[in-house]
Amino acid sequence: MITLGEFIIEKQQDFPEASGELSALLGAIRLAAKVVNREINKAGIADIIGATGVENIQGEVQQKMDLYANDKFKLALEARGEVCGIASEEEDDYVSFDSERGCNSKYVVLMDPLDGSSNIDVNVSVGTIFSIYKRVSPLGSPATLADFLQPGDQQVAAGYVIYGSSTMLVYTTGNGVHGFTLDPSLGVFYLSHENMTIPKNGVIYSINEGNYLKFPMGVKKYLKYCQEIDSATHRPYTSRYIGSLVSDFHRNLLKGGIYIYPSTASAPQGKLRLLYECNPMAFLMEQAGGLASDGERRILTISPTELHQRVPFFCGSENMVNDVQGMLSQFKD
Ligand code: P6P
Repeated sequence: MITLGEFIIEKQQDFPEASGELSALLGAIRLAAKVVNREINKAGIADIIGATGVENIQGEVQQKMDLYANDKFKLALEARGEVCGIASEEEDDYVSFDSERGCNSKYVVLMDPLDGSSNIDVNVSVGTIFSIYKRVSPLGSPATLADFLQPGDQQVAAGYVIYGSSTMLVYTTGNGVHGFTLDPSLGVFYLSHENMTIPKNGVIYSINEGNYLKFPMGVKKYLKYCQEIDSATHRPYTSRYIGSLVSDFHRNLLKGGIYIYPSTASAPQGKLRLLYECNPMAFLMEQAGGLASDGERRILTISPTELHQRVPFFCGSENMVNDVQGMLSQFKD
């Protein structure tokens, strides 16, 4: 049984210039994940379920756990001292750590501290998503917006924590995708899924079909394709949608499948945020042998223009993403 800490150090030679900073950074994320996990597991008896009554910049009502998770990850990252700043779904703007130590740190972290948090009140899995870049602004100065507006193919690491029937931390530094399961009795993450890869084909599709009438024609055509009866191609597929990106992504990564949050008539850019949801999940998916696009472009090649920008998101098994992209190009609205 190898622990997350041992594994990071063992793999550090894959990342020679990290000289321990990236390992320490991942260690801060590991610590915060354990703290958040503890609170989530007693949400029903602690005063941390429900909404705060405050809206974030997305116009979404913040859940108490959103703010709790945001604060714990921000504290852990600032305290560990490898990060000059963070951006978060729960922060209107980026947060620069302007201490001397912060200004001399090499990395920035972007995160969705608690994705799918409205599920907590009904005891459904939720997750944390994180994305790590080397800063582009000079050492010795505060972080700048440019440090956060980098295309996804510049990420040095990305991952998620899934607070599910078990708590797992899944990450990549560009050398495969590796999953670690928390032993809550010891507070230790142990390697449980080395070199996770997604099947090229899948029979699971994840999408909120309640929005069907507002979908682009190509998405409507793909959904009907998924529902046709054809034993040779194992159709009809199975529809599985949890309302928690991390949970749907994790299941599809293990079993094969596709997650789709397309543009709709009411949300032309879709719902998911490029920087701290789509980019990290796209990095993981490509490292696992899958694809991630906005329906036309690789997610990782998109040049960001603002912190909270949204993009349509098609992510999963290679053949399924290619199928839906084919229908999007064939059936233009
Ligand atoms: P809808 C959660 O808010 C989230 O960002 C993802 O985790 C989830 O897949 C999606 O939005 C759910 O959105 O519009 O289907 O409720």
